[in-house]
Amino acid sequence: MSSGGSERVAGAERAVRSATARAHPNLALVKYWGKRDEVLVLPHQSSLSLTLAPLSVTAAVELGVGAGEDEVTINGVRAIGQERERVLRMVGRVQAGRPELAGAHVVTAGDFPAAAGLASSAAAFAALAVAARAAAGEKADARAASILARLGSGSASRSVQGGFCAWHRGDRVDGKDSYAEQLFPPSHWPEVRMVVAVVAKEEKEVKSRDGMRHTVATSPYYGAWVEDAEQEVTRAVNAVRRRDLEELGMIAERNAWRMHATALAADPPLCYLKPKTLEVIQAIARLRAQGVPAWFTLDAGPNPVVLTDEKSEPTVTALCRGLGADPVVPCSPGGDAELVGELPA
Ligand code: 2P0
Repeated sequence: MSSGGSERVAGAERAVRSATARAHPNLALVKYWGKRDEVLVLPHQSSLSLTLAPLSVTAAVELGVGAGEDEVTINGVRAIGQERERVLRMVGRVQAGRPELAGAHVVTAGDFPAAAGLASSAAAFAALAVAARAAAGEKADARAASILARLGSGSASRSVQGGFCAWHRGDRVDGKDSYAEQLFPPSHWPEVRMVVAVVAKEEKEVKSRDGMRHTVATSPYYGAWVEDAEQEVTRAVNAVRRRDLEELGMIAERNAWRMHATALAADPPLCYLKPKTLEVIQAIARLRAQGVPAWFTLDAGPNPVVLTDEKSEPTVTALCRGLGADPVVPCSPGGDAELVGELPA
């Protein structure tokens, strides 16, 4: 909820405006891997994702606290350095040209641990974008919020809305046509499940941002990856439209392998897989051979995520646990980012 207060500062009336929003993380079925513009976070390719419940991040933003008074707190820890700058640069977009909004207090809090194996940055920047726009008095606008979220983290553009979202790469140099939009709401296919199987908890050695930059610069396979991306999104969207889990699963697996192939071909090579990752992937293939609908995908890390349906989710979850994955987190299609009253206690 947007609220306002005011105080007298150096003879001028300055309003403190605040808003709080909550967003879910998302997982890409057709991946984004590589930027054509590092500053505006413009991708080389479109991507398609599913927003995941019940996990969420809540972000509270106060604007107009006074120039030089910026503070960013992430999961109870005061942010410093690049992490802080990334948040403030994004929030700065809604403050630009409005001196009455100078200075920001930002607090974000996730309801899932980093050990859940899903990056919380997508949900955090989506929640932050929605909250910052509301605090600045901007009308709710999913496209504008997606563009703002994108400036914090590319994948965050896809967490502003729920269900299946496509992030259109766009062609413009200013990024105004590079945003995500919902193609199908959660109600289109409520039986879909994604099971996150955490096989390694340590922080990955190469962050996505650095990994994709290195891949774009040095992988001879990168051109082929980009060339097929738009058609791959179209094929996946058609599979979602038909609720064809087998077709979508096959595309998701193929796409994950291809993303990792581009990274493996970088110089020096970039390998995010661990022995346990392959163990889960092979067990999923065996399960499928027994007639259970289950396909894996893999982000820039070692933790497989298994696409399946409501009926088979317990089987998949038990299989991953049996292989030693911990935690194993079953997720369902999640909804839109939304304004909420306040941060959770
Ligand atoms: C994706 N990933 O489409 C791909 C697949 C990881 C592998 O988006 O540099 O944290 O902030 O835009 O969004 C992770 O990258 O990177 C990611 P930045 P982000 O979900």
